[in-house]
Amino acid sequence: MKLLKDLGLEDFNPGVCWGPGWWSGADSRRRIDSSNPATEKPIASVGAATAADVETLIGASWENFRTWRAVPAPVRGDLVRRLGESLRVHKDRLGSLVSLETGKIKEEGDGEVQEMIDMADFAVGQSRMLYGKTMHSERPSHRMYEQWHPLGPVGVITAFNFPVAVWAWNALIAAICGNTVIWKPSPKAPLTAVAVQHLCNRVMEEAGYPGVFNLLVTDENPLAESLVQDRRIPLISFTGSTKVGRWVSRLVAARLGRSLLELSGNNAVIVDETADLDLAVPAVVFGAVGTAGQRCTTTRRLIVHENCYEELISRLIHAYRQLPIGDPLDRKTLVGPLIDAEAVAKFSDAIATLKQRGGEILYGGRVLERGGYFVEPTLVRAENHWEMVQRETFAPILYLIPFKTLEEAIALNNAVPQGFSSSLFTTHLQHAERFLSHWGSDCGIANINMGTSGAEIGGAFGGEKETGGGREAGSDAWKNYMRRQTNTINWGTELPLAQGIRFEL
Ligand code: UN1
Repeated sequence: MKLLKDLGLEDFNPGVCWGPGWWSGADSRRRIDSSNPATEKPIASVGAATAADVETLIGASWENFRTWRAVPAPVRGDLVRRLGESLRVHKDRLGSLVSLETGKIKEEGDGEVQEMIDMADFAVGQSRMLYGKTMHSERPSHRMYEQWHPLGPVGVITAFNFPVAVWAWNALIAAICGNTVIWKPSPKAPLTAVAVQHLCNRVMEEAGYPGVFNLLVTDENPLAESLVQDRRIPLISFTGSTKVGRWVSRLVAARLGRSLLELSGNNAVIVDETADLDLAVPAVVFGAVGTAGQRCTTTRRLIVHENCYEELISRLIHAYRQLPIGDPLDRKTLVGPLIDAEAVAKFSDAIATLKQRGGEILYGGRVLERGGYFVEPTLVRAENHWEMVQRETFAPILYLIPFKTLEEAIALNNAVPQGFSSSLFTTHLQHAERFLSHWGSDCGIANINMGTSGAEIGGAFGGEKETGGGREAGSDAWKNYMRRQTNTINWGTELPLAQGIRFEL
């Protein structure tokens, strides 16, 4: 606990879940340990929720929704503004906690908190722009328009790799839309969630609106399932693997609820024969090894024109040799550990399978024996259709695949089950436009002369196919968190029917 106090979370209370005005006691409940992936040592433990906690929390979230939905949207926005200010004050400490708990480097831990702050700013503006359209009615003396109403309590299930930013994309927009939020963080990163919940509590209690943001910490599937299946929760936003996403999607669909899915990626960078390699190399390195390859937008496949294939490989090997791997809180480190032993085992299995299949390891491939879950960033000559290349392994493994024509490169980019992020390095205008056109990349994100990861919050974030189809954060993603109502008002003295139908008595 001292460590957390040093991080400025003086009133840190290892509560298990939070509902309006109460932290459930940590008392007799089973504990979930949070440990530092760089050292494998425990940091602290958090009490696990019980089935009774889940029921209380959902009930309370409904009750609070009744009050919150009546608060004018710009006033809701003002509260999110105050939350953003609190995040600004705690950015450094919260960023360190993210690093400590997930192993991402300090720069990225801080970046994640910045992403929350950006999201808060965006949500404040959006709170005055929950626009509906006005239509011209085909009937005389009629007015027709649409408006957007809040949904109810929104379930937000987040992954360990962006333990707080993904919550912010969902929760802050959901809140300005008038919904309450129940957050189920990854059991691999419960401490950052508890810390953020504390910041929320301070701001919301001071303002007189406790219970808008709620927390549910559990590592038990049946409890997560009871949240997902509950009819009082009209929307479940889920970020994680395609495998679990499928399960969530089926359960929510069975009750005709809404789900918002942000699932696995298998993102490619294409480098054509005209590309500026001075841009491509650092972008690919950041995309492939940033967050130790554990982003859903991580670059996993590098599709390179045969003319520059060997040169790019030697430049990448040169860059990989210089990557400082180590303590994520050391400012010089660029590559931290994977999240846990299971992730390391998956990395090792992938490397073994690739070797068996005939993949040539050009760099890396080993687990580092130094304590902590460190692996070497790895470059592999591989073929796109291999089973291992077709799936997302959450580790810093980059597959190198040559091509001859742009058509072939685009076909390779699209020939995976996932459709998250993609990019093309080129100085050829026609290539760039073709890649972005309707018969170019089939992904939710397509970039030119920049990498696949590190999206800004202003755009809609998400992908197609097995990535789940959801869009979160910016643009008009707010519509996911509201229900649309079409209203027609007759201000005349006649009752004309639509389509000119006559129905006279
Ligand atoms: C994720 O990995 O789940 O675009 C989110 C990015 C970050 C978000 C990644 N802004 O890489």
